[in-house]
Amino acid sequence: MYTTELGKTDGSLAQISQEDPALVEAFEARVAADEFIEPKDWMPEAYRRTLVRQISQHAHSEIVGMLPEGNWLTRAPSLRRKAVLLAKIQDEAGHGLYLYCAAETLGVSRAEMIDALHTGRAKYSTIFNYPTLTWADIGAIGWLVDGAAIMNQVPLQRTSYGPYARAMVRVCKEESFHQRQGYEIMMAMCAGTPDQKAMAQDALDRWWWPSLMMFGPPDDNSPNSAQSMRWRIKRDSNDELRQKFVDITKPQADHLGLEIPDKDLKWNEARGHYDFGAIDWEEFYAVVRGEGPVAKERMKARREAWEQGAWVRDAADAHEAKQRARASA
Ligand code: BYC
Repeated sequence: MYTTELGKTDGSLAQISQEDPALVEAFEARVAADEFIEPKDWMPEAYRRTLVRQISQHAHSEIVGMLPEGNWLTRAPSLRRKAVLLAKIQDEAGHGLYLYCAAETLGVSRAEMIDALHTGRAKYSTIFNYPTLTWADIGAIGWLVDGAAIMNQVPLQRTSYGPYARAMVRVCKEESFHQRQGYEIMMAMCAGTPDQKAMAQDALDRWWWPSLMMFGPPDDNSPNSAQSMRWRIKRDSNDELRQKFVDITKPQADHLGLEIPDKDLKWNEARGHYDFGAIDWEEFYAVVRGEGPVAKERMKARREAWEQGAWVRDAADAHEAKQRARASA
């Protein structure tokens, strides 16, 4: 999601070679035995940095991910839809908080992580740089974006770093509810008027390819994958998860009576999977570089929220200082 200074893994091999080989060997044996690594355990510096990079960008994605959906809170078509959407967006805030806490256990502060996001050193998932134009987009996000997120996050419940794995357990339960609420919106729209069904198809047309990009670059062009798989931070490759997502989602689209916008999508009996068309990787890298359709708007909203919330953080600090003074008096 981003080239983050916090998580730079450049020189990681050089760093490892300077580390005590006995410690490295013991660490690798624990990982290979599927033991969790905990915050106070010794770990290679490159492992720590990789985790800070991935967990902090994951946290930023959850928080920035609140914005496209927040856009529809005041225009939800009924009170029920509004209450459900509000609950979902609040869940995303919670996910961001668990993840920032997990990253903090690796010795990086919340302020450093937020600063990296706001100064463009750390970015967030490409998917949140696309606009939500109609109510059907809220259905498509739940169905496709949360669906893709679950596919990626279920294996992360077994990632090698304990605090990250445990955070993922609750996140996955909530994402599963999010996926269903999105699919239910799509079902309602597809069973509605022809105009409503057309809106659902239009949303699928716009969100399909960006959802496939969420899984990251193809395996043969994924610089972090080999090491992350060896350290069992990642359990499945980008392409494996993308394929699983396509295989599960195509029958769901059929059930809705919607057409996935890919003329090359077809069942391959020999492989036992769907084949699908070429992803526009130039678009993906442009969005990663911060050139997504609403990238500037997203970062402006985050910076303003941070600045406008300063008084809340100051008040919390003042309250804590008062409590501490009272306790020591
Ligand atoms: N967007 O070597 P690779 C949610 C970057 S929130 C932007 O394969 P890695 C939700 C990648 O960072 C879901 N950048 O990397 C919230 C790397 O650059 P750096 C968020 C991307 O880390 C609210 C470079 O490309 N989920 O679901 O091994 C409402 C090369 O890639 C993206 C997570 O964060 C992208 N899509 O694998 C609704 C899951 N893909 O950092 C829903 C946790 C790749 O070296 N993260 N890049 O400069 C992961 O599982 C992994 O980090 C990834 C990438 C699979 C995403």
